[in-house]
Amino acid sequence: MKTALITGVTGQDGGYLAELLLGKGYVVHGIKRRASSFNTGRVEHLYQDPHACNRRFLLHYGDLTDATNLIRILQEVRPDEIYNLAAQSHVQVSFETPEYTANADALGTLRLLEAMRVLGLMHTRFYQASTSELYGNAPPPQNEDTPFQPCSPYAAAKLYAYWITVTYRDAYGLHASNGILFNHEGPTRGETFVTRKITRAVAAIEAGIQDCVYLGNLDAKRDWGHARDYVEGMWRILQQDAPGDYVLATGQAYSVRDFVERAFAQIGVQLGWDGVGPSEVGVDRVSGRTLVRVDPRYVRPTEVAHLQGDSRRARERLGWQPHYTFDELVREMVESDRGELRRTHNAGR
Ligand code: NDP
Ligand code: GDR
Repeated sequence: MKTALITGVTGQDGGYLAELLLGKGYVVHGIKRRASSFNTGRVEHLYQDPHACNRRFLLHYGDLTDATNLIRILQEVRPDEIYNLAAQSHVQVSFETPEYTANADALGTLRLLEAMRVLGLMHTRFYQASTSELYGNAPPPQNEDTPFQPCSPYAAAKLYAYWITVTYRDAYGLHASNGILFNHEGPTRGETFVTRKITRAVAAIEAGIQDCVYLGNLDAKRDWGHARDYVEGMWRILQQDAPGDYVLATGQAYSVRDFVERAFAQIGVQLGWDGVGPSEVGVDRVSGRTLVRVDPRYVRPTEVAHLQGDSRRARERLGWQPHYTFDELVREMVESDRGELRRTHNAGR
């Protein structure tokens, strides 16, 4: 039975990955941060009573900014595989908290790798959650040979994490790999990322409890996949005999505008667009109601215009491929948010 340690287990990917590894028979340890209210909603269904015997899902308090606690957890767990998913992962927030983002995302990765080295965990395999944001505005399609051009504090921090992972692999022979993952979403996506913000708004507008949704750059293009497919890719990366760096992407890009149109189409609304720039609005073609407005506060100091990945290496060497289509992803997210709203509404009666 293999043992895995997941940092960021309470996040979107952490929840899906824990589920996948438990299904494969792993013992899964996760690191969660102390919070003033429960933050384990995404792994609630995996929870096991701490008093039960033979538990396969165990949580530890910890933080990537605290080396002492990471060393203790690694010493205690001595995992076969570490998935480093913990991060301040919001690009726009990283402009407001650049130092914290660097501490958690860049130095946090170093702290884990150094803990592996000093504890002599030379057989532990390490996965680093690298990102398509590393490419910035490098022309698409981007693959493992595309030069990085980070253009946010988040991407700059992740650039350090990428290279320190490569450095520990080359210098000390650690089995340390980067997954350069393009955007991946799902019903448990954080509420302030654009896809989930849109699908929640669509459900709330349909229910009559929200008038419209305010967005930033409608023309940004992203290569959106489903998180379930991507955590499978993470696992496959660590099953390789040799460590390496892999892009995971669908190869298709859509704009934020495309995403909004498809999401509204799920509730039978066809959107049309009026105006330009900050005064552009999305209007229900039948009723004439304005449902989408632009708010410059959601536009970033530097924008990444077009990310579209070429994941041939992963497809050939890992046998990985995404299963969900863009339309299936949008449909699942809208349906989930409609269901969630119905449940909370009924519970409030
Ligand atoms: P989330 O934001 O949903 O989850 C991030 C996780 O990290 C949460 O569990 C969060 O805890 C935890 N965390 C944040 N700061 C710290 C810290 N200082 N110490 C310990 N834990 C911390 O991200 P995703 O699940 O979407 O992404 C997972 C990883 O993959 C991230 O590193 C992200 O940058 C990267 N990535 C994501 C992509 C995507 O499209 N989803 C694409 C490419 C890379 P809490 O719940 O308490 O906030
Ligand atoms: P991203 O995801 O920055 O790609 O990072 P996000 O969903 O935040 O933005 C995608 C694109 O949509 C544009 N946008 C808006 N974004 C948000 N959040 N809110 C809005 O109102 C809005 N309007 C337009 C953004 O400008 C951007 O162009 C995600 C994170 O998961 C990172 O951790 C990960 O590394 C990358 O994906 C790959």
